[in-house]
Amino acid sequence: MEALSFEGEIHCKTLWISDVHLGSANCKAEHLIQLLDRVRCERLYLVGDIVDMWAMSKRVFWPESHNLVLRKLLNKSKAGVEIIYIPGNHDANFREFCGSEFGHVVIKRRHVHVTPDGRRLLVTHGDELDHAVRFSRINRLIGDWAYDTMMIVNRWVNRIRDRMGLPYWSLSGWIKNNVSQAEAAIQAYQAAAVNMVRERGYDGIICGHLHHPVIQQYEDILYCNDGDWVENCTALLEDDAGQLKLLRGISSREERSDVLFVAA
Ligand SMILES: [Mn+2]
Repeated sequence: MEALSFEGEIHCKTLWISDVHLGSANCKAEHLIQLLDRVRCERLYLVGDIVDMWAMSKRVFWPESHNLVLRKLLNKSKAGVEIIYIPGNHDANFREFCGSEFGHVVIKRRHVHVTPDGRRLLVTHGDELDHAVRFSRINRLIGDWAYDTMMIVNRWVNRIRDRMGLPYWSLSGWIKNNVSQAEAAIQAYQAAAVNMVRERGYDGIICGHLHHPVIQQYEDILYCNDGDWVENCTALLEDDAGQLKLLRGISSREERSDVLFVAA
């Protein structure tokens, strides 16, 4: 894993982020702000669940850092970065604006991204693939109530670990990687994604939704998931040579601001 320095700019052609969940207490806005401050890109895809309308319908949580994320995105747009916003299921309210354009921000249901070597990749949030996974299973992965409860427990565990000087530990990461049912659900989801884009004649898919960052080649089809900013703090980027990479923001201690971005 190649680590980037704490300082300086991160240059790329294209950046994909999704599942930020602004408006939810689980959103790691400070980490995302650090990425947005450092990254210089020509095009930025917001691949859904940027604002969590579901969480806000229960309880409004909107600290200044969440405003700052929106402001930084708008500043990029004003500076000429082309932003393509693809609403997800948690911000589905914005889907009615699909086809509209606000300054440099285009709102679309999905988009075909063409890489420098000519591969056509479908960019979509990915909730349309939920049917491939039994509801109870997907619910266990990304479901509302169970997930929220798990994240509260996780926050407390990590607050204690932080006081003890121990590094951040991801409960849902552990569960997702150790529970075979969850693994099976992820595999079923990825297989459905691959089948869908193969049938439609694309070379691959870039999605979010699952909060499971990965770049994986399935024979002729490339599957990329850009992860999330609730837990993994990951972004997908296309470097100047046209290569796709995952970037992960890690912090040894949750409260500390020295987030290091590594190519994962
Ligand atoms: Mn989603």
